[in-house]
Amino acid sequence: MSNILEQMQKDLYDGKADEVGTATQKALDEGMSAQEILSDGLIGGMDEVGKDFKAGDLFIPEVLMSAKAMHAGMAVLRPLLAESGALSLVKIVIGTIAGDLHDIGKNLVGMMLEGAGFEIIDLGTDVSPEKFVEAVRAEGADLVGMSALLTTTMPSMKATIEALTEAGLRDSVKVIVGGAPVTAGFAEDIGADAYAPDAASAVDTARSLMA
Ligand code: B1M
Repeated sequence: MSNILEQMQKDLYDGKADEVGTATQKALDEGMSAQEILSDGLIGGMDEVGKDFKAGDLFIPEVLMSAKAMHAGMAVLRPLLAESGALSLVKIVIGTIAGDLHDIGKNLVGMMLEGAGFEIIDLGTDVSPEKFVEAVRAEGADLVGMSALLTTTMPSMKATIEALTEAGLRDSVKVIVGGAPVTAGFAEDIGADAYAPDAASAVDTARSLMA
């Protein structure tokens, strides 16, 4: 790997947003393709962040700093990637389910997925089954990610899956669920395709579902 991409990965890991933004522009000026910088620089760096977060060697504030640095690089690359059609390989609609306003975990999951190269449509919090359905249809999403932090509103996950089925969309999207009270058993019971316990696992799960 070139020195500039190696340094970019280190700066991203250390959450140095300005350095990552500048290095991204420099790599483009030196003739590297936007796709190469995305895969080998930004995604490579976020993969390391994901691994260490999963292993408990990095904590939420550090991951958020890395995600911010990744965003600085993406701000430079996004127009070029969009132009070349390379950006929107897999679209993921994410949101916190109806009745639930917790969004810290959901945002972390969205940022890690974006860092892994997925296109994220974030519907925010308190997202009704109808809103999920509308977004999946309008965006032609490949995957739906639902987050829940309250046991009282967890049934909204099931209602959303049922709404996707009723709208005839269930066969065209995979569904991942997560959040503190959610378990693999609950995911199976409601007919989700997968459960992910944390943001780094959500990336691994999305990758394997889309493989
Ligand atoms: Co609330 N809250 N809260 N809260 N809150 C909890 C969740 C609670 C456990 C606190 C407690 O009682 N010990 C409790 C829920 C009890 C239950 O139902 N079992 C609770 C309650 C009761 C409430 C209110 C009802 C309080 C009240 O008003 N009486 C109220 C509800 C409001 C509503 O949503 N309608 C409420 C409000 C709030 C605040 C607004 C004050 C604030 C939220 C701010 C915000 O999100 N913008 C808040 C907070 C901060 C918490 C705690 C303290 C922290 C949650 C958090 O952000 N954790 C929480 C107690 C706790 O967890 N210690 C608590 C950090 C975050 C990174 O973790 O979201 O679990 P988490 O995400 C993880 C994984 O779960 C996973 O990845 C992340 C890590 O990598 N993950 C996914 C999450 N989503 C995923 C999706 C995936 C895959 C993985 O795939 C798509």
